[in-house]
Parts: sequence; C-alpha cells; structure tokens
Amino acid sequence: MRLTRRNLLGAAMAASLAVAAPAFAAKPLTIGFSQVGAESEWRTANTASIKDAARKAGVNLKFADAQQRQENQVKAIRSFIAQRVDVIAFSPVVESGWDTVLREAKAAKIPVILTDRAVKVSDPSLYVSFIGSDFVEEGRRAARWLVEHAKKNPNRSYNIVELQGTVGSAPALDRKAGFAEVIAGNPKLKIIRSQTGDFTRAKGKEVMEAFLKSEGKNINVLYAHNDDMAIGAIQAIEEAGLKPGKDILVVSIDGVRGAFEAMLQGKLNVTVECNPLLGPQLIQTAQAVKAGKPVPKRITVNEGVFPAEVAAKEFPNRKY
Ligand code: GYE
Repeated sequence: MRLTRRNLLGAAMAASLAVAAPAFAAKPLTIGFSQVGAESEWRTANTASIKDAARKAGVNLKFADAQQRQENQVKAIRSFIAQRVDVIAFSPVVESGWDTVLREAKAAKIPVILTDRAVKVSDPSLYVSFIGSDFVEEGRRAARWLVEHAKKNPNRSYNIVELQGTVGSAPALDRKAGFAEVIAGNPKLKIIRSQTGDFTRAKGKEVMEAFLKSEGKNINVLYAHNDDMAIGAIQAIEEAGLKPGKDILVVSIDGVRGAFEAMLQGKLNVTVECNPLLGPQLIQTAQAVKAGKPVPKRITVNEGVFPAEVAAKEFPNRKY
C-alpha cells in the first residue's frame, strides 16, 4: 500500500476501532473450523467464544460440528481444503490418526492451528500452533486438592472412582495421567474403578449408577474429568440415597457455571478451571499466520482452582 494521506487516515481510523473491522481490507480472512461437538457446557462456551471473536474481527468463519466423531472432522478438513480456506483450525476429538489429512492440508499450503486439544503426529510441522490448556496440570491440581483434604483427615483412606473423558482424547489421557502422578505412592488414595463417561451428563450419570451398584458405600471420592459428568453423577449419587459432596467427595474439572451452582448447593467440592474462551487467541493467531508473522508453537491458558468455599464469591465473576 502506498503511504498517502488517505491511507494513513484510513489506517488510523481502523486502528481506533477496537475490533479492527476490515473496513478496507481486500478480502476477509476465511477460517474453516471443525469443532468436536456440543457435548458439554464447556464446549458450548468454546463455540460461542470462537464465533463471537470471528464476528468481531470480520473473519469469515466456516463452522462444522463433528458430533464427537473423528471421521466427521476428517471430512470437514478435506472440504475446507477443497474450498481453499486461508486457515484451518480444529479441536481434535482424539489424539491419533491425523497424519494423512494434515499432510493433505500441508500439500495444499493451508496452515493448520489446533485449538483446545492436541494431536500426536510424527511430523510437528503439520500444524503451526496449538492453543490450549495444560491438561496434565489440571489433573495434578485436582489430585492435589484431594491430597490436601486427606491430610486434614489422617485417619481415613479414600476409594476413588474416576469418570474419564472421551476415550483417546488429549484431556482424558492427560487428566488421568496428571491425577495418577500426584496420588501415586499415597497408600490412602486408591482408584478402585475407572471408566469413560464421554464428557456428557447422561453418560456420567449412567456410569456412576453402575459404579454405585458394584461398589456402593465403598466409594468415598468421585473424580470426573469434566463438570458435566460430575453433574450427571451427582444425580446418580442422590438417587442412590447418598449425599454428593459429603458421603462422596466430588472433584471435577472445567469450572463451568453448573459446577459453581453445584458447589453453592454443597454437592461438589472443587472444580479445576479449564478456560474455554479461546476465540480471541485463535483469531489473532490465524491473522498473524496469514500475515506471515511467526507464532508460538504452543500457546497456553492461565487457569485457577475453585474449591466450594470460594464459590459464592467467585460466581458473579464467571464468564462461562
Ligand atoms: O473439559 C470438556 C469438553 O477438550 C478441554 O472437552 C476440553 C474438554 C472439556 O467436552 O468439558
């Protein structure tokens, strides 16, 4: 662009618009985004954040919902390649099985950004950046809360049941590993049952019912890989005539509104935050990639831990 007075004025005006509307941009950036599905409160907030950030930045977002199935994501990515979008972004439902389709994107010279969940690929140049939480650390944080709780009750031991996320997904694998790492070597803390609840309320409830049927009052702790499964399980615990949060401690991850509500009712003991509001970072990264600027290979998100004692104070500040 030549530096004329008009151009300068236009640039100044555009800069003064907080959301950088592409008033005189030649062609809006087109991003093809393949979302995992709509399985949880977290996911709904994540989708809203991405759509909102795209709209505010004047980005043309092609959004595809994969309904928790990898084959749908592969199809969506292939269709984005065929449409020649500027950037492909996706939240991979599972970690493995992406090499082929990502090689196709690379051959078509379309940069790929991962959001929320990671992939395992042989060639890390198959994606430009991964924006998301440290799920291993989240698992550790959940376990650390329990270890601290156990220290205050030195005469007790704890039988834990675990509701895992979607089989093969990064958050399920990592949250399991982080939790196991921290309780390892502590003879008072033992996982007695562990099964997937696919990150949904319905499955969380169903699997908790089965745990209760086989283990009954043996269970002292539920560790759920997300709040939705915890909320489903809380229902199962109540229907079994037990008190969630008291008879069975409930520890989960995400920090969604529903978890805060459950904490305020004394039914959930702690939620470890996992921030779904990744939209602005995704759009900024896509814009930078398109402009040929270098972007970090790994972009993490700052998160906290919220025990029930702080729920009332924190609730009004929650944004998802
Ligand atoms: O914790 C869960 C969702 O990938 C971090 O997916 C995300 C997880 C989140 O279904 O609620």
